[in-house]
Amino acid sequence: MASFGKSIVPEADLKSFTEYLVGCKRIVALLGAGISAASGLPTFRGAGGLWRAHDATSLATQEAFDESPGLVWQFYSYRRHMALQADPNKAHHALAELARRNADFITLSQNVDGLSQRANHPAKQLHLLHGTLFTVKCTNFYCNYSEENYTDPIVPALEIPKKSSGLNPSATDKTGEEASKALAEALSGTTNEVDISDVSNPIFIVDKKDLPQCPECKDGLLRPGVVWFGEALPERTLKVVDKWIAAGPIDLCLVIGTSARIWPAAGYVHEARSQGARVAVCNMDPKDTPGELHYGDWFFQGDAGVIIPEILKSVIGEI
Ligand code: BJW
Repeated sequence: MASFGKSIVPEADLKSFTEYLVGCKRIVALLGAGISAASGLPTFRGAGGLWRAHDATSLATQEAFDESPGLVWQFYSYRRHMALQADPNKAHHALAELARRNADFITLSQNVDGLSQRANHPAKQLHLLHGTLFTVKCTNFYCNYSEENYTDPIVPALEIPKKSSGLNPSATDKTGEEASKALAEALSGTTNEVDISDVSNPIFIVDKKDLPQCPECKDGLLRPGVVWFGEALPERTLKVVDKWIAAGPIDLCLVIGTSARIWPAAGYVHEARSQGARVAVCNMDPKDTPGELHYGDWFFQGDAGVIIPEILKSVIGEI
């Protein structure tokens, strides 16, 4: 887990938040990529928002996929791989625990990395606004095929290349030292993989015929089951969330690790406010608030992986 240093939540804020939290019934959390930063996954904007020379958000588009399906699949295959290697951090676990203790708490996640699910966040209280990396669906307009898929790599052509060790056990190696080193490297897993997110490491763009193909219509390419710009969010999810919001006053809206710039997700903070919610933001960057903060809101600056378990401790205990 990456280290972001020790968080120091100002005592007065922690006290007023805790006093309010214990009386809260209906709570909604909006999550963004920053909650998974402590698990080692990059965010979209700011440092880490580049994948090779590409702005990550420019690859999350139908246009990019149409133009270069090989490149876009490499981007998503790499992110599937990284997400599977990562572990949920204390913030994911803290929110899952809050959900177990409070049936009136829901989480709206913009993240596609599967870390909330792997922290055992109760599924009924977790709404995935932007889909997940681990479903794939057919791109053929006439085919509705979709499947859950955790295979890594999803097809052999998308395997992340290994660094060449330069240690080919040879006839001149009498001691077996080279073979042991090569074996140790092979067993060390990800450490000998080429970092294909770094543009200085060349990659081959995978041919269309070697990308994931639809097993049903046998005609379309498969694509990641995520929501790209200009696409509608999952209709059923929106309906369930809208119904929950309309069901009554909301006490608290937690906004965690998101720049809150992408709509309609960012709009949920305003909807929660219109139902009476006070807002508590946790972000590394004090400029990343969902609009202006109001009197009675909280801003907790720092790593969500440290701050979230700390501010929820009075209700969920030690994580
Ligand atoms: C930490 C931290 C640590 C770092 N601890 N914090 C209204 C107005 C204007 C525009 C629109 C509008 N409505 C719709 C639009 C258009 C568009 C949009 O919002 N554009 C904006 C540029 C303005 N929206 C859409 O296109 C949406 N679709 C839509 O509206 O459809 C309408 C429709 C209806 C009917 C039919 C057809 C269409 C779809 C949006 C989909 C977004 N997709 C992506 C990619 C998903 C797949 C993938 O992962 O590849 O979702 S883009 C990307 O942004 C991804 C994220 O979920 C999303 C949000 O980013 P997030 O999570 O906030 O990340 P960052 O990087 O921005 O922020 C990280 C934060 O963490 C920072 O603040 C850091 O400081 C912080 N941080 N470390 C705590 N340790």
